[in-house]
Amino acid sequence: MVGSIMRGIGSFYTVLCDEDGQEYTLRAQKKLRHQKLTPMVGDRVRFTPGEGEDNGWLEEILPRRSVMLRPSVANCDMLMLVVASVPHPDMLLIDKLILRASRGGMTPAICVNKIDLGDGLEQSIREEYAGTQLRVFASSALTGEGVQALREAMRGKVTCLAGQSAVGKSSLINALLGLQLETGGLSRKTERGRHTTRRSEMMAADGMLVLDTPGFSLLELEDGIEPQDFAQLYPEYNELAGECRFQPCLHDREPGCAVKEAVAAGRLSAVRWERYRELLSEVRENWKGRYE
Ligand SMILES: Nc1nc2c(ncn2[C@@H]2O[C@H](COP(=O)(O)OP(=O)(O)O)[C@@H](O)[C@H]2O)c(=O)[nH]1
Ligand SMILES: [Mg+2]
Ligand SMILES: [Zn+2]
Repeated sequence: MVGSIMRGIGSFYTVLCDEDGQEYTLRAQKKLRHQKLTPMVGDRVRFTPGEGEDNGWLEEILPRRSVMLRPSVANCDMLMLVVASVPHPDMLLIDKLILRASRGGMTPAICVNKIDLGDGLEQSIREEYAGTQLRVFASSALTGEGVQALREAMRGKVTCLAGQSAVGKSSLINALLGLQLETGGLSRKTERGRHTTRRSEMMAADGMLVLDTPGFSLLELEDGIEPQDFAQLYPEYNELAGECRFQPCLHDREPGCAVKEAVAAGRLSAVRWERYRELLSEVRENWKGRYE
């Protein structure tokens, strides 16, 4: 039978079967372990169900459409990056996740959650990402505002929600799918880890497959991106690249750079460009040290 891995705990995997819509508990065949193939949430797999109380066996991982590590998920169509005014958004982390999505074969999008708190975050995010082709959604898991628009964008797709802890990823999934996943407040020292999502998990309802992932606050850039390839991951810069004096241009300190001019004129976001330059210097360092 064929199905999708919904979650994995220890060496057991729960698979939702395409044919009968049932969940099966499986262990990975030795040969998968020998091939060093680690099953990921979202993987499409071929399996043999168990008899009675026995677990079944995961036989084969089908080719992956998209892959991302940290959070570790396979076959997602869309990476929905959730931000909120509380906790304070780490936009460098968001930009790194956007790059990771693009390189991993997923369409990135941003959802500004907690709009019931009423502040200017949605507006500033829209301005920062104007020209990037990224869709920006706005929602409140609390009041339900904007949830229907998200649902429409997510129907028929596999969507992974990612972002910092406590932005409301689990709350949004509850609102989207009518579930009751545990959610948590901002972790205080004494209650760190309570009610927070510990591992990635996929849920199916209403024609949507949605992955909840644990929040995290640190993310390394992947090694081995060539600076020029990195620059091309910014669609709003690609549009202007032809007008830069130097070819190719990394849009950093080059004289006559059209991107720098557009930033100075307020046509492109200055804060996103600052983050770009910070990431670019990291990419350059990694690239220089790639043979070490
Ligand atoms: N005001 C407000 N609070 C929210 C909203 N969504 C989530 N929260 C709260 O934010 C906290 C963290 O939510 P949770 O879903 O666990 O965040 P996660 O760590 O990203 O999964 C909880 O106390 C939620 O009740 C929202 O839209 N508005
Ligand atoms: Mg959560
Ligand atoms: Zn340039």
